[in-house]
Amino acid sequence: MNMSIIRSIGFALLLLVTACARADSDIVISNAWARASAPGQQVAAAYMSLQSKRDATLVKAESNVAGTVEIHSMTMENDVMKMRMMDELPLPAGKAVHLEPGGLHLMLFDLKQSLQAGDKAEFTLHFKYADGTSNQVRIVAPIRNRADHAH
Ligand SMILES: [Cu+2]
Repeated sequence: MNMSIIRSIGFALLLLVTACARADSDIVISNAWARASAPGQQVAAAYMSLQSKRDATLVKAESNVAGTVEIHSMTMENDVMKMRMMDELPLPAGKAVHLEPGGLHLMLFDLKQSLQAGDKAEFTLHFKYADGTSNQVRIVAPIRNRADHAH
């Protein structure tokens, strides 16, 4: 185990204690953060790790700082990074799904304010379980210029 992994785990545990106190027991959201926006910028991205004890699907996301939030994937096609909107994001039981720079992310459109490092953004995530029941989880994510930990 190298130092950066140990740091990541320590950071994740810290966030579990601070950020996840209100999370539903079946779904744990950790490492949530939103990227600070440049002045005049209308879009931004948010990242987090999602893990569900049961098969679940993220079907919708909302934020107090954005008019619209979309689930995006990012893939390399012919040396070009392409973002694609996903209608939903599957969360297989027990498997952590990481939204992180260069990969899956929440895309925030129509920012209501510029996102300043040090501020916070709220998100409401809507989940559906395999049995048809649904669940909402509200989180508060810090706004940062970049990830605080390395992968
Ligand atoms: Cu995007």
